[in-house]
Amino acid sequence: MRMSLKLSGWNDTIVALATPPGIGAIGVIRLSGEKAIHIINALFPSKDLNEQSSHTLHVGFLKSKGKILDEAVVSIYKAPRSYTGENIVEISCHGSPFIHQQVIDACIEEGARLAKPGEFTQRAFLNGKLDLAQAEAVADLIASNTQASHKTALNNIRGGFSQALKELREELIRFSALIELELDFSQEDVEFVDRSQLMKLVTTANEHTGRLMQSFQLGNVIKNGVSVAIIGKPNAGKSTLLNALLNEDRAIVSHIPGTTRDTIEEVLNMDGILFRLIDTAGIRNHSDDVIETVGIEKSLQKMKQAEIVLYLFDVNNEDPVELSRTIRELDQKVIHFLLVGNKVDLIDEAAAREKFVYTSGVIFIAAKNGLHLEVLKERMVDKVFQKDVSGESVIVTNARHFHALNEVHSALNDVILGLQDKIPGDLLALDIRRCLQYLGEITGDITNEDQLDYIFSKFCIGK
Ligand SMILES: Nc1nc2c(ncn2[C@@H]2O[C@H](COP(=O)(O)OP(=O)(O)OP(=O)(O)O)[C@@H](O)[C@H]2O)c(=O)[nH]1
Ligand SMILES: [Mg+2]
Repeated sequence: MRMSLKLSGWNDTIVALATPPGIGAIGVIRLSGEKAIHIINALFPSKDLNEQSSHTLHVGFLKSKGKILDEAVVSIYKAPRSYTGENIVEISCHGSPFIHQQVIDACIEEGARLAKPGEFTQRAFLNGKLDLAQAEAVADLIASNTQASHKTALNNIRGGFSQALKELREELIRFSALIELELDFSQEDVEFVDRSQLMKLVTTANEHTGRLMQSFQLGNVIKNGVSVAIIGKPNAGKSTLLNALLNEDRAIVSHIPGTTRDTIEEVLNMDGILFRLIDTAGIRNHSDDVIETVGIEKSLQKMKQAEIVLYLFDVNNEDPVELSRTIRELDQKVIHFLLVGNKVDLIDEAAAREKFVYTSGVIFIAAKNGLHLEVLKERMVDKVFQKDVSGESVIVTNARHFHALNEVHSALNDVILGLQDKIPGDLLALDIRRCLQYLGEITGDITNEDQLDYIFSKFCIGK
C-alpha cells in the first residue's frame, strides 16, 4: 500500500454520481470508504445491509427522514475486494436528476462527502490496486472514441506498459545495490558489478526505451487523430476528394480555379483511426488575388504541419517531369506523402498509368465518381501503421510518460558513456539512480502529492 502518500481527506467516505448527469433509464451513485455500507444501511429500512456479504445485490426502498426517495438496487463490495480497495456501495436508482440529487444529499447527511474528480481511481492507486500508468489509462479509456484508442487504453490498464518498465527497474535496482555495496568497500578496490554485464543491460534497456518513445508518435495519432492535408494545384479536385471521402457535400466544388480560399477541416474514422482531413486552397506560383495569396500561404503551412500529405494532381494536365520535381521537394522537406492522380475517368486509366510510368506509387482515382477511393483509403491507413515500431506491442499514449521516458533515455545514455570512460562507481550510481527516479515517476512508485492531485484532477467526477 502506498501509505506514505495518504492525502488529506483520505479517511472520508466519498459519494458521486457515476453515470452521466441527466435523464436516463438508470443512474448509478457510488460510495467508497469505511462508512459506505453504514451510510447506505441508514437509508435502507428493509434489511440490515451491515450483515450482508460482499458482492451481493439488494432491492428495496431508499428512505430519508421518513420520506421514500426511490426504489433501488444496492450492490455491496467489501474491502479489499473492490475497485478502490475500500468498501464500495453502488446504488442503481431511476434515472432522474432530481432523484440522484436527493439520494446524494441523503448520503451526505449520513456522513459522506462529495468526491473530487478522479478520486475513486486515485484511491485505487493509493491502495495499490492500480499503478499510476494504469490509472491514467482508465482516464484514456473513458475518453477513447475509436476502436484503436480503446484497444491501447485497455492494454495499458491491464498493465502491459507497466510490466515492461517494472522489469527494467528491477534489473537496475539490482545493479545499483551492488554498486552501492562496492562503494562501501571502496578502500579495498574491488568490483562487485561486472561492468560488461551492466553495459549489456543498459544498452538493451536504452534500445527498449527508444522504441517505446517512438511508439508515442503512433500512440498520439491513435489518441488525437492523424492530420491529412490535401494539397495540389487549383482545380485538381481537392474539394471533390474531401467530399467523396466524407461522403457528403462539405466543400464548394466548381470548375473555376481558386474556388477554395480558406482551409476546411473535417474528421473521418477509418479502420478505427481518426483522420483529420484538411482541404486547402490550390497552390499556384503567382496570383494577383490577395485573398487567394493568403489562402496559398495557409496551404503551405498546413502541408508542413500535417502528418500525411495527399498530393493530388489532374492526370490530364500534369507534366511528369514537373511532378518529379514536386516529389523531390516534398522529400527534401521530409514530408510523408501519398501521390494521387485524379480524373482518370477523362482519359483511359491504362493511358494514365502509361503517362506516369516512371513515377512509382501513384494511386489513380476519379474523385468525382468515387473510382478506386477504397484503394486510397487503404493506403492512408497503411501509411499510419508504417510509422509503427514493429514488434512493440506496448504503445505509449501519455505525454507525461513520454517525457519521463525521455529522461530515462538520457540517464541511460549517461550510464553508457560513463562505462565507456570507466568513471568511478559513485558517479555511475548517480546516473543509475536518476534512471530509477524517472522510471518510478511513470508507475507512481516515486511521486509527490501535487503531481498526483494534478493527474487525477483531469478525470471526471465519479470515476
Ligand atoms: N471528370 C472529373 N472531374 C472532376 C473530378 N474531380 C473533380 N472534378 C472537377 O474538377 C473541377 C474542380 O474541382 P474542385 O474539387 O473544386 O477542385 P479543387 O482542387 O478543390 O480546386 P480549388 O479549390 O480551386 O483549388 C470541378 O468542376 C470538379 O467537378 C474527377 O474525378 N473527374
Ligand atoms: Mg477546392
